[in-house]
Amino acid sequence: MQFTKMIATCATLGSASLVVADQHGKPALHDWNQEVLYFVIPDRFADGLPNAHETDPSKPGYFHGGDWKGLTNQLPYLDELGVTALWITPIVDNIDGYVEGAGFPDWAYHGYWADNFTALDPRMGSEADLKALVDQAHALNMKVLVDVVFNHVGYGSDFIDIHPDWIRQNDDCGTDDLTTCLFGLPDLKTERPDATRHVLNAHAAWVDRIGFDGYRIDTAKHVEPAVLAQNQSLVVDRFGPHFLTLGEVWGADASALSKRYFEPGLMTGGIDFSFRGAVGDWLLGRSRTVAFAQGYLQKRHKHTPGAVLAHYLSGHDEPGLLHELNGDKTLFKLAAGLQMTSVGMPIIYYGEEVARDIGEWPSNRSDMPWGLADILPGAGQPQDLEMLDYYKRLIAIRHASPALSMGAFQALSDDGDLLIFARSQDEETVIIAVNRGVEDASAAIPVDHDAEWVEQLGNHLFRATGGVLPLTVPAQSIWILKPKP
Ligand SMILES: [Ca+2]
Repeated sequence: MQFTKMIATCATLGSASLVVADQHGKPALHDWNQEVLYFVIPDRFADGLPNAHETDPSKPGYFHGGDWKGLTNQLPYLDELGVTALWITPIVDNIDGYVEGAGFPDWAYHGYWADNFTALDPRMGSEADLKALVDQAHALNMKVLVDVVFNHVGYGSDFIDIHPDWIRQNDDCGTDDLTTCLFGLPDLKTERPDATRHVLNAHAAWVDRIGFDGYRIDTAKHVEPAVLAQNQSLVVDRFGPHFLTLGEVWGADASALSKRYFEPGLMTGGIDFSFRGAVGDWLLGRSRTVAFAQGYLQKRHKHTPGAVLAHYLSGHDEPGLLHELNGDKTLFKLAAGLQMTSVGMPIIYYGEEVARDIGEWPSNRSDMPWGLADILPGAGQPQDLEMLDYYKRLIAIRHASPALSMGAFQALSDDGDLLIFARSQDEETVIIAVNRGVEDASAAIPVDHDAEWVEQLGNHLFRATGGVLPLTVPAQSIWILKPKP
């Protein structure tokens, strides 16, 4: 099935954007915007090495026992969901102890508090376990992004004693983005070439050994653009042009990323921090449909051509959108539908697909719910299997139509509560209709030629006559329509 999908993709892309094989010998990488990325904190996902280290899932800041092997065991689940790329939190050795600033003991279960960039965190498994994760993902045609931190090390890290000249902390911390000690973390002096070289080379060495397909670059706005450029040049030389560098520029949208990060060639992708809020505001009636369609969705298409824009509904630093929608799953399904029909690479935060309760921090990092399956630490925690089925159908629809990942946007109707837009590329057009209101809503859509249209989620047929496709969309529903072949 994956193979068929790639052939179809190649046919529509044309040869210009294809590379036959990269230096790892993996199959051709098509445009990253066509991937569906799944973001995992391995400690909170699945335990594959019971009793490997001390754990306590009842404590929000402690290790819960998930690891790379447990994640590897669940790759078939992710493959069945339709995921084609994974993002895992940092792999390097993290500090042993905990901090108390949060009001509870908080440990480095997430990997963002490095102790040593040249060793792996033994609590997540061995190098063989990590290699097996990436190899088995590749066998399923799934790519893997590793999270890398250039900006800081962990609280009280051994790194500070080994390289005291490379660290800024306490009274030395600055007040601008580059020299601030974010959350009080010891800031790496990335203005120093020796410090930067050490960190960039250490991360790249893991790509050499493990075979990752790209980076998710943590705290990218807190390091010098020159450092990002240096990294970009390093990874392109070493791993090829398709190696993704997906930056976390906190708060940035398509426009900010394009102006400050994509055009100068600092990174090839960025996380779009605006999508979750814009979608939530529209669904809750806080913004007008015309503004959401033409002032927001359409403008996202103006990002730098070829750059990868990654949009999410939930993440590890914010409450999930389902939570922001007051738990309203009907509205959340509209949000997921908009995410899967919008330009860019959608990010699913683990468990979102089964309606995990992704609340305020730290509950946004709760365990993956596994329902009846005997998978620790989230065994017995409820899964919404209807939501899971909905996600599978949405993702399959996205994979079947490259126009949804990369095609042009055209608003077709944006009055009242009903939004209708088209995504088109080459010969393919997909029409998306979303009614956020509590009453049915209608519109007559002009179409090029009379044809039957098939609604992809419910398999209903609609006929256009006289150059018009009449649609009456039920309250709080989404339709995705394609011409009948
Ligand atoms: Ca910094």
